[in-house]
Amino acid sequence: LLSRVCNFKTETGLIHVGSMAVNPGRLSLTCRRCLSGSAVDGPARVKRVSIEGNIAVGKSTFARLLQSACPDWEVMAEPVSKWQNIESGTKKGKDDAPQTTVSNLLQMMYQDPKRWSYTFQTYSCMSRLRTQLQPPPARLLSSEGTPVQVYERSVYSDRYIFALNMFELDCINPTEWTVYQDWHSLLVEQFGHQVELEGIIYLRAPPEKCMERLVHRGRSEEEGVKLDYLEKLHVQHEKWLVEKSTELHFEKLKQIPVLQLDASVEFQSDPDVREQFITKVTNFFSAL
Ligand code: UDP
Ligand code: D5M
Ligand code: MG
Repeated sequence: LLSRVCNFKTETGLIHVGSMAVNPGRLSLTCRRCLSGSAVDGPARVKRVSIEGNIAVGKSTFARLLQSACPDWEVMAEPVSKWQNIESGTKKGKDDAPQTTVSNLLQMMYQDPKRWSYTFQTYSCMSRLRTQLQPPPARLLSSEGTPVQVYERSVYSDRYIFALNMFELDCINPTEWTVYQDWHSLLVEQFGHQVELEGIIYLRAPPEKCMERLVHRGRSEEEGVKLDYLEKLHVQHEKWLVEKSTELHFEKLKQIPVLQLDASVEFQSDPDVREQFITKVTNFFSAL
């Protein structure tokens, strides 16, 4: 009995038909598409957690650390290179040959934020949605421990950090903001528990530390990023994840546990700090 059909009513009232993966260790069934455990055999759900934090605080570095720390954890990196290389068009050239152009939407947004912020938000949200909808690898589905899929940022930081900030900075106009919120809510509600998170890890550091790391990293698109911008993003993170004063539109998100880590300490090269982080993360995942 290697596979079965998942055919039960979901919370949204839809009948979901998809293949089921058998977890022999736990004698339970997990639907590969909706990730829900079968009602008869008990839940075997892979937990989903996002890493949130300011630009250059160290999310990717931390994500690599998690990936190498435990085989039960699968890390999905932020698709920055996709935003930097968008192949488009087949406009005919002079010789009638199809032309392909490659554009760097990240650069376009930083160079002309009023023109490109809304476009950037549509693309980044779409790519995050795609990432969050990907099924976990088989290794996680058959794990005996605490399998966790970890994302670098999420569709929620897109809206409650970046898009909101762009709106407050007047780089997204009120009409664009209304349209954005409308489709964002629709998508998140429609995909329901497929895009829900069970926890958030907030890497927290003063904007000055992020600036130092941003300069050290030297990503060319970010050359014009000022401390003031990182300060605004820091305030958005604090409002959402610490003060909890950001107006949220999804019930589950309001209750979500947040693990705060002080990322201002040097964790990349300090094995003791790395170990402390891993211990805190392990305990956090176990309690979700
Ligand atoms: N970095 C560092 N010490 C740390 C963590 C990160 O010097 O403890 C550096 C890292 O090598 C990189 C920069 O900070 O040059 C930004 O890190 P990352 O790309 O991981 O940040 P993200 O933008 O993903 O949060
Ligand atoms: O984030 C990668 C880069 O992409 C960084 O310059 C911030 C930018 N970014 C990421 N998501 C968004 C949204 N939604 N709007 C605007 N800018 C965004 P890093 O923190 O370096 O991993
Ligand atoms: Mg990163």
